[in-house]
Amino acid sequence: MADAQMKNAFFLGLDSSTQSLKAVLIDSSFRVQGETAVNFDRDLPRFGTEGGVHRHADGLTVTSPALMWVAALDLLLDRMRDGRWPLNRVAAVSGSGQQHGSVWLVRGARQVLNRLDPGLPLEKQLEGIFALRDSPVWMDSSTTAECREREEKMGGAQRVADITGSRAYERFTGNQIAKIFKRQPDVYGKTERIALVSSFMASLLTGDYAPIDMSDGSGMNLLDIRRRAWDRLAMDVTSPNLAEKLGEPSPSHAVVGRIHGRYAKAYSFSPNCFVIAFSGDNPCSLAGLRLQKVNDAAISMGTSDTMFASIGTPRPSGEEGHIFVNPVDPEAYMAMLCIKNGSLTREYVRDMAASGSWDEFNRKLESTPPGNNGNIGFYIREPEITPPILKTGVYRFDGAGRSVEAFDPAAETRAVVEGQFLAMRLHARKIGISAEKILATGGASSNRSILKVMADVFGVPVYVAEQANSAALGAACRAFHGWLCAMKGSFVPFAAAMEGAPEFQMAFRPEPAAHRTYDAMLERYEELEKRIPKK
Ligand code: ADP
Ligand code: XUL
Repeated sequence: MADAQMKNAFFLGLDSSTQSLKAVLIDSSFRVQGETAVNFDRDLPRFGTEGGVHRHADGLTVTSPALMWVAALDLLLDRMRDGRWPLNRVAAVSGSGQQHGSVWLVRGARQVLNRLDPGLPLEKQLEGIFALRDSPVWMDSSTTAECREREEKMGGAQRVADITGSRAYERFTGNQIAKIFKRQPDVYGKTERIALVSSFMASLLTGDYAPIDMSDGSGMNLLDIRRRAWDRLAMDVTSPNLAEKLGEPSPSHAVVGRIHGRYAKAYSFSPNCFVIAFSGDNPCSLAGLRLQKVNDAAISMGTSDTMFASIGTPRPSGEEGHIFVNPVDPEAYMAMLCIKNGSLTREYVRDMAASGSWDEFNRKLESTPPGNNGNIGFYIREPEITPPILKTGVYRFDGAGRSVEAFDPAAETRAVVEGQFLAMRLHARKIGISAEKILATGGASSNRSILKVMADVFGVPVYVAEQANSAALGAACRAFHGWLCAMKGSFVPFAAAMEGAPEFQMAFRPEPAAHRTYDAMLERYEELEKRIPKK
């Protein structure tokens, strides 16, 4: 039955990321049939965000208005309907969300979701359901006290990592929850459900509380990644009665419900359309890039830069990096590191050194030699995650290791790109990812000058997908995978489900001479990194 139905079916993937909400529609041969997006700053200026977020005066707190994500969903659906997407043929939808962010829903929110009206905008119907209007997001780094407390109470950083896959990190949801419980007990008290961005967006579609999936749930410092259940101790050190506020975590390929009747009436979805558990953006990218082996790594360059790979045996580090439950293989894991100073930091250098133009940025970058004549820069515009550098600042060193005030504009462009990839290479090695090939994705992966530096720094070939937004594409592939498992009545290996998907194109092979330069530079980079003030 599945085979006949599959032929005519479409699968929809949404990606609720930091700066935008995107949609990708695929057919059952994995060809992209539609793409659209809502940019939060440009399309919803009434929420007053910059880069999708509000940065608070303390320099550490970063939030996004939860209602903005609600408004964005209606706008995105309107665009799909106006673009005459065949939404009536969508067999399943899934989604991706920026990781770690939390959405706080008041008692009674579930009934409001159940009763969604097709005739009214979502924003009007849902403005009262939030216990907290401003959702903490992954860029927040205000919970250092809660992190230290977690590590102390759970038996040290390594112990926290052994259980949850990561030592305590400021942006991880458990530490954000502990902070809100302590500082805003009234908010905590009136909260019935704490969702992740991913499970919240799924809830909007099902009209009910959708579960947190185990892969995105691994970014909370609360889940026992081996038992795939909330860890009692991790929950107890966070706040009281947390399990009931979180609900049970679900496998990432699970059907979490059917689309609510509102969307059938207003947007002509089939009432049978399945909603497959939404997951984090990095897990969804891993699905979209079909990463199977530890030596097939991906580098995603969105608002944040991340590097990740599938792994079999988890060996979490108490110092850096993360292990998550794998989003497409319930027996496996993924290893990842996250660098906060990604696209927005490249944009800062583009604006400072290349008149705000990527073309000029690329010309300047290409006018300088690999190794940048020994110049190395650290551009910590936001408190950094990898390596942990909470104090912001820009640090530049010349070939003799002397600290300098500025580089010439061309050297500046090369320093930011080389510095980011050297940091990734150094730290990825420490969490057991040693890439033999790299799949590049995210907004900046459309920039070939940047990809060339990536290939030379790592000394491996770099591939790109036709679709730079692998998170939304991965969500669509997961919609297909979850639907197939449901139709067959048992788990189907993801690789088998994805047979026939288009190959990735090689963008660059490394140049051996350039790569040798970077081998030597890596040691200097590591030494200089130690000299940067961390707090
Ligand atoms: P997210 O999913 O985190 O919201 P995206 O993956 O959509 O982010 O990437 C958005 C970023 O892509 C922008 O901040 C921008 O800096 C970057 N970007 C877009 N085009 C280019 C380009 N040609 N060169 C470098 N970066 C680019
Ligand atoms: C991953 C992380 C970011 C967000 C936003 O741990 O914090 O990559 O998922 O993209």
